[in-house]
Amino acid sequence: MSSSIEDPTDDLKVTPPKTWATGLPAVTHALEYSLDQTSPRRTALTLLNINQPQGIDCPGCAWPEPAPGKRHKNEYCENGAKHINDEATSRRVTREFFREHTIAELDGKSDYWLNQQGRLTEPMVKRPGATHYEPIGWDEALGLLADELKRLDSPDEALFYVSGRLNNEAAFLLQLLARAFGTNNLPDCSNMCHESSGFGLGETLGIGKGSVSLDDIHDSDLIFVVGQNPGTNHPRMLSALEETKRNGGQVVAVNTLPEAGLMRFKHPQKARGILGRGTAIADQFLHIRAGGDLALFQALNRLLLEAEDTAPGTILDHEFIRTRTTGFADFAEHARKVAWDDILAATGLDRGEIQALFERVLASRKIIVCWAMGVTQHKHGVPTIREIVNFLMARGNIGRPGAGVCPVRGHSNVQGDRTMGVWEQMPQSFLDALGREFGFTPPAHHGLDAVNSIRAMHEGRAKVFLGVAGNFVRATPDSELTEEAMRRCRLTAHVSTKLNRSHTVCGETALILPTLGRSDRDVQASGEQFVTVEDSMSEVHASRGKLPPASPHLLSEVAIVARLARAVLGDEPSVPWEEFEADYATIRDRISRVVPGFEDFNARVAVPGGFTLPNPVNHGVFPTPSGKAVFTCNDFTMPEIPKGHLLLQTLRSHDQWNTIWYAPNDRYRGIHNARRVVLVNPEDLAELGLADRDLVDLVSVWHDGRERRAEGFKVVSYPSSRGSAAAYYPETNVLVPLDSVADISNCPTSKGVLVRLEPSRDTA
Ligand SMILES: Nc1nc2c(c(=O)[nH]1)N[C@H]1C(S)=C(S)[C@@H](COP(=O)(O)OP(=O)(O)OC[C@H]3O[C@@H](n4cnc5c(=O)[nH]c(N)nc54)[C@H](O)[C@@H]3O)O[C@H]1N2
Ligand SMILES: Nc1nc2c(c(=O)[nH]1)N[C@H]1C(S)=C(S)[C@@H](COP(=O)(O)OP(=O)(O)OC[C@H]3O[C@@H](n4cnc5c(=O)[nH]c(N)nc54)[C@H](O)[C@@H]3O)O[C@H]1N2
Ligand code: SF4
Ligand SMILES: [Mo]
Repeated sequence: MSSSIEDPTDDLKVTPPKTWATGLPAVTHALEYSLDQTSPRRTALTLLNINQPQGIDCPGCAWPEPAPGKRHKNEYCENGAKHINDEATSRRVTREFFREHTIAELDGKSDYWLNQQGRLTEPMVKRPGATHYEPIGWDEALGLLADELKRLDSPDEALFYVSGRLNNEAAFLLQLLARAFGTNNLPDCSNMCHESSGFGLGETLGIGKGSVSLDDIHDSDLIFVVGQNPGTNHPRMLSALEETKRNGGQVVAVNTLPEAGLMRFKHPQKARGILGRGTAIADQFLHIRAGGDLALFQALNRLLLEAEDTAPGTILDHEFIRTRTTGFADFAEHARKVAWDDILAATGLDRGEIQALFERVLASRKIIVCWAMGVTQHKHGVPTIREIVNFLMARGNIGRPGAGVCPVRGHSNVQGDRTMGVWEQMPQSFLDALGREFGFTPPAHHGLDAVNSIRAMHEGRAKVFLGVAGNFVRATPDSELTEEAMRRCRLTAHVSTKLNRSHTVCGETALILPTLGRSDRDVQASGEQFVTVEDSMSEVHASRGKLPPASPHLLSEVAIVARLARAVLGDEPSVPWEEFEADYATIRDRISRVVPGFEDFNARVAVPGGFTLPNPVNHGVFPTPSGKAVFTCNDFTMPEIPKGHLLLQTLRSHDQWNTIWYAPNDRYRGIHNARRVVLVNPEDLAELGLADRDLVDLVSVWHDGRERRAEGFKVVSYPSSRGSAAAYYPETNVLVPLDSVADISNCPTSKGVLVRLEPSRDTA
């Protein structure tokens, strides 16, 4: 997998989808990519330190590490290794690079090309009307941004976007800056990711986070993996599931695609994994229709209630229901009414498969449901999660060992950023604590999320955009409209490690503010610093960069935010920004006084492995208005797919990290050397009069009269469930209408885009 600086040529090869994940090829692929980016010495340094107790937290996904004593010498996966070495690359983007290329020319390059140019090295500015970025000093750059912010008619004309890579300390300072400036406009990548989980769990359990630990996963009797592709996106989750199975537990996979990692797993760090056949992961695979998960859990709930009727007192956990919950009677009445015809139509499963699944449920005392984007990014993502909670609560599978809810988070610190207050709707209790600590009154009215931020920019209601980490313009839906929106801003600024599309699609004035990555050593006035992160299971721990920084001109994210805050707000004795920059422990002291669960933060995070935030749910305490967990009634619903159409999901390939792809391959699905492919079930292809390898355009069907078209995709006949299709993000973001969002959470419906396949206009 050699990664040249130029784009690889498009030359689609298809091999049968793999029925296993990882093992030796995975290790080899990771090393090839790493050695291509940087020296063996830097590769060794990153890999020896990644996920070690005194080391660098993997900048990849949010899957937790085992306790320090139980960690492997190599506690990382193929994608973590690729990912950290993409950051540790020896390639550099210099001022000469920006002199050579106009911004228009850069905008014509692929996401791959932009990323492959290497690490950003100094601040750059595009002045109004300019064709090129030019160098600018830090003071001038931050001064310019501060002046534009101060010129706004209202603080609500500013947007502060955060991506889940950002560490806790910088995230805390950024939300403080935004609120002290006067706005709650803190859109984040979570708005497009697990937002439905936050709402679904918040409403029912009172806390929008998962309730299980890694030990619970290992100890569970039955684990559901719903709408998630761990072999690619959370590879070390497979080691955990392997352990579940060794302990006698079972795993069921619910997916529209038969993903390799769900079928069979070879542990790459063990001789058995490299050489042997590996462990079959899924005991049952439910090849569900897109958006059918709500119906599946409704079916299980109906079956539970009927089984209780037949053998009263043996199926449901009456004690839990009576003492800990409300709403059971209404739920039970509602759940009995769901019709089998509807269930079978929505899921595409047969009665026997659902019955077999139900038998496993009955045989299991401890059940965990894990899910990711295949659930959250649907119109009815929130009701689906509420129904999952109903299912678990009916048998008391919340808050006891080996049981619970497990929304598997994406970015390494996406959960931590939320805990630190990066949310446009933080509760008043948090705002009050923040205001008390720093002596000001934070604005109470809610801010804008990602989708509403785009609307505001498009309509001229937001004029200055600051993105800290991430690639807003590529991650968001409706690419053409979003690009128009960004270009209408007076100023766009991005704190970034690598070049991306958000630097080429920019406002009248634009700033690139290059920063240290996780792997870079961070030295400030008081000495070497570390930062902290929170994983998907609420474990908070330190991360220490080990490599010499990519350039002497980089500032840390904390330093950039602190200096910007001083330029915007002036020096205020109540907020010692300079001290925060000099010594991050002083930020943690403040966090410990503002954010619940962080008492004595500095001392507790000094312990190798850090500490786990308390989850009240695990103590039988539900912080809902009634103090009890809430059963809900969720109306049956399923996506409507008119004849001649397909429901498109936009998903990740194996060789990509969100908006950035590392190679045009998706090894486990058997796709090589191409990304403009659309995977469609052979029977659907026959009905549509299409054949394998036909060249088509994907045309989005939406009611606002705007044409949304993605051109030149090769059709690949693939076991995608009937009526659905799959193609890679971000190339297909152009198809996701801005107004097509999940009910309640406003999360773009990236897994439910109604499309038509037309013979391609693209004659290339
Ligand atoms: N290597 C790598 N790792 C990553 C990322 C990355 O880009 N690359 N991104 C990170 C981030 S931010 C996130 S949020 C996570 C995302 O992790 P995932 O959620 O695993 O990511 P997706 O590729 O979006 O895959 C969605 C999965 O849901 C399935 N699916 C789609 N629709 C449905 C449905 O209606 N029902 C069911 N049951 N299944 C469905 C798809 O077939 C696919 O397996 O990964 C994180 N980890
Ligand atoms: N169609 C469709 N759209 C989606 C999704 C989907 O499944 N389908 N998934 C959604 C999801 S789940 C998510 S989370 C979002 C992701 O959205 P984002 O988080 O905004 O996107 P990323 O691609 O992760 O951002 C990559 C950029 O982050 C910068 N970066 C990397 N490391 C660092 C660092 O340490 N510090 C700083 N300051 N910058 C850094 C680099 O410059 C890099 O170019 O996309 C969403 N969009
Ligand atoms: S599973 Fe996630 S956190 Fe762990 S090494 Fe892989 S990418 Fe990194
Ligand atoms: Mo995500």
